[in-house]
Amino acid sequence: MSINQRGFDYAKERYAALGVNVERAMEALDRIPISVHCWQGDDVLGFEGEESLSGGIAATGNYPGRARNAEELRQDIDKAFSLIPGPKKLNLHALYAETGGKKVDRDALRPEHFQTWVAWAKERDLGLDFNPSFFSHKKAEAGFTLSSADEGVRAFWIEHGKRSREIADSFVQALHKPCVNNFWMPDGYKDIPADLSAPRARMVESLDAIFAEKGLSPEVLDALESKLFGLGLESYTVGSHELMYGYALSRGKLYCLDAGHFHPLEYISDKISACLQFCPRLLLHVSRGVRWDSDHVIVLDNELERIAQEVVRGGYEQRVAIALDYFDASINRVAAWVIGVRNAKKALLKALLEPYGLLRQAELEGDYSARLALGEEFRTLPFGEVWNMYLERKSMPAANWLDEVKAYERDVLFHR
Ligand code: RNT
Ligand code: ZN
Repeated sequence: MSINQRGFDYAKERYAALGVNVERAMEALDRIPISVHCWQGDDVLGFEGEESLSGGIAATGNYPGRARNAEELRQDIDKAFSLIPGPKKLNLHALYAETGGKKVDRDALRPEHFQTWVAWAKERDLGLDFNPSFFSHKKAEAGFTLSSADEGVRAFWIEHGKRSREIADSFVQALHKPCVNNFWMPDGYKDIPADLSAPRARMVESLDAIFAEKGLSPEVLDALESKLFGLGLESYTVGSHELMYGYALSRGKLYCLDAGHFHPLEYISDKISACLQFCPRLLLHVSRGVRWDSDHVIVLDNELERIAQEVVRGGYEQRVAIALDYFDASINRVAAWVIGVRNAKKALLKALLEPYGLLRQAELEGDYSARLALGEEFRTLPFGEVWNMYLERKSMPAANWLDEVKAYERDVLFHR
């Protein structure tokens, strides 16, 4: 009998004793797709020829092997996906259009510029998500896009927003899977603003103009992402939590909670159940801020576990779309994907294996000692053994997956 099998049989028994069926947990894990961000592969640079990133975000480090074009990026994603079990989607940004060497500005992007991505996704039976890109562009340099006081600038970005929805719609038509189309605008001021209101009013008006376009598939799921502050935009962010949440709520859109976009002691795990009392659906940007919104690779830490618990305990799997949003240029980028996506899945599996009923029962009985004691016991249940069996059944390597990435690094990445 294999080590995996022995470990798994033991885990199965331990969980069964607590009323948890491990097979059902693994089946449930297979119904939760993770949307993997393409931008980890090239430090959010895209294919427009930009060499630097703007909008108040930053990827630091210069580990060799960055994907320099779409071919390389797809090759790297394929490598990463070959080491990540279970359902996935690919999350694209408008920056990743393929225009055949022609300059096509953001307001002129069309579905045809994503045709190779669509063909790639179709071959792999993957869904695609999308993001209009309101940064790293001349017309965003002044710090404002949809909320700009300059009418021409605003019109340009409104058109970009409209085109992004057309592209998202084309993904749905071609792939027959929903497409989350996420709007994040970095708009804001470095220093103390005089008028906090007018940019917000303009932002709302611009978004309304974008969403006025009807006739799209209902599977195009527009989302609005809020943020506390960006680098160089420390004093004021137009798309704050209140603005974006209010907008999403009043317009029937998804609200996007990014784990790095709140005060350091505010956790999105606490916000999920609150928002879902009013907002039909949420998008999560699972990320890890270290001291600021640094977008570190997600690790299996307390907050990641709590985010997964909230989704699972609440039975919110259908109402919460899970996407990852981090970018680290200081380590192997393929490894960064594998580590982060596997961690998201591990957290979900652990949540699915949790004997939640026992915790809730203790709570309802007012027995908070038992709630705390049980919760702490459950942390060390042998979920790793179930994870290993899950990997084995998907014919994926367990801990030694890194050997494959190292070989890929040697054979491919270091030759770039
Ligand atoms: C920035 C936002 C946004 C971006 C990506 C690239 O703070 O989190 O989601 O990270 O769209
Ligand atoms: Zn984000």
